[in-house]
Amino acid sequence: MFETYFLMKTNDVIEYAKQKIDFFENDADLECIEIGDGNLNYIFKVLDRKSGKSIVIKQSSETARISDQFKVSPDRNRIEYEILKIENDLAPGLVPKIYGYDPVMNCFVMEDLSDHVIMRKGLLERNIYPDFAEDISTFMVNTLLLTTDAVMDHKQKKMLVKNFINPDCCEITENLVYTEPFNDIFNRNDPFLPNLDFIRKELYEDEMLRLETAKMKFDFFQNAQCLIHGDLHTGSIFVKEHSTKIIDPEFAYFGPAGYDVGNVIANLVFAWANADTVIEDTDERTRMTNYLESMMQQSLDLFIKKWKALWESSVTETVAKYTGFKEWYLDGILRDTAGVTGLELCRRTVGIAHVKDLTSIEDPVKRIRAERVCLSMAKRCIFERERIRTGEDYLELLDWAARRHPRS
Ligand code: SR1
Ligand code: MG
Repeated sequence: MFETYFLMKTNDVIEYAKQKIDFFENDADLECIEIGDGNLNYIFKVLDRKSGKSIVIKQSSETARISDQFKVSPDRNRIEYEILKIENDLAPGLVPKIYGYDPVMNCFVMEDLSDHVIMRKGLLERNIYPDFAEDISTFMVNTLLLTTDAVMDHKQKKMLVKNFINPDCCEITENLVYTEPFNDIFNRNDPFLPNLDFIRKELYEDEMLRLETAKMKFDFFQNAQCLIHGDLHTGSIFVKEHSTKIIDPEFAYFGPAGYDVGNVIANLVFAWANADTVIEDTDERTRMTNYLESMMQQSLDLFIKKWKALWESSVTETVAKYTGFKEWYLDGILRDTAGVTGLELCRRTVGIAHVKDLTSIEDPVKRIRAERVCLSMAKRCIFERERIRTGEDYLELLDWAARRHPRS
């Protein structure tokens, strides 16, 4: 058994843990549940009822869990495992510990983070995580800056670029993020129908917007700037009150740094749109929206501050030390950040891969409003990406979008 790949069920996983993993005692009393709710993979928690010890096993298949339409090489499992090792070195304590990888079964074993909660869920339950901006800015600065040509030995970087070529996952992003929200070319968008006229007018029929998305798509194709996570939304982050763990880097490749930063901001905007639209009690709504605004602002402003500091202490490339280069380089990342914030806001609203922040809003009038806030802000992020640079800039745009579509 386990000499040839097959997609495991919970009973197989228990057997796999006994035969293949040196973690549990011989007399362990194992139970297994499938806990994944993502779009691609299967995630199993294995618990020894006797000792209370547990691990997580993540297995990938040859298609995406969300739909057989997406053929995705199981090699993404290797990429995820190797990236987690690298991220553990670059940003210690901010990713789960990993225990092993199996290239036959396309699965890897990692720390069980059941004492944490997926951030998107936690935010929808109106919990707050005070350390989030501090942690996510450290994670992004360390993983992004330290893998650029400004810091990393260029030959070593090229070897990593080669090792983390990720064509299937990149193709998903190229289609779902950069193309389909603006033309529905494969007819697989999933817009909320009461918002369809708005979406047609604001996205599908806006030629100037399409042009800007094309420019950004070519940046995603061409800019092997640094090792990005590639899917850094609040569903890829585990949190508890004073802990943040970034998971799921299977979309990682060498791409534009702003892709990660923009994803973080956009997904805080989704949480904000939900909170501002749904919470009836004024004090509670203010508590939550204030928290989310401060996380948006601090995540970006701390990113900028830490980037500048780490640049000074870590840059090795001679020409990157020329006067003005640091500012020019960071400016480009902040431009990409704004553009990607807009793209992510659009694609999660109208595309196939939604976010619960919007889909869980039961009242159609409220969902229409929350979606329009996101889409209106998104367009300005894309069109004004040469100008938007600080946390405050994003808060102003959010305020503008919320006023444009007042709460009912
Ligand atoms: C077919 S995969 C759809 C989405 O799920 C992943 O989490 C990525 O965000 C991808 O775009
Ligand atoms: Mg994922």
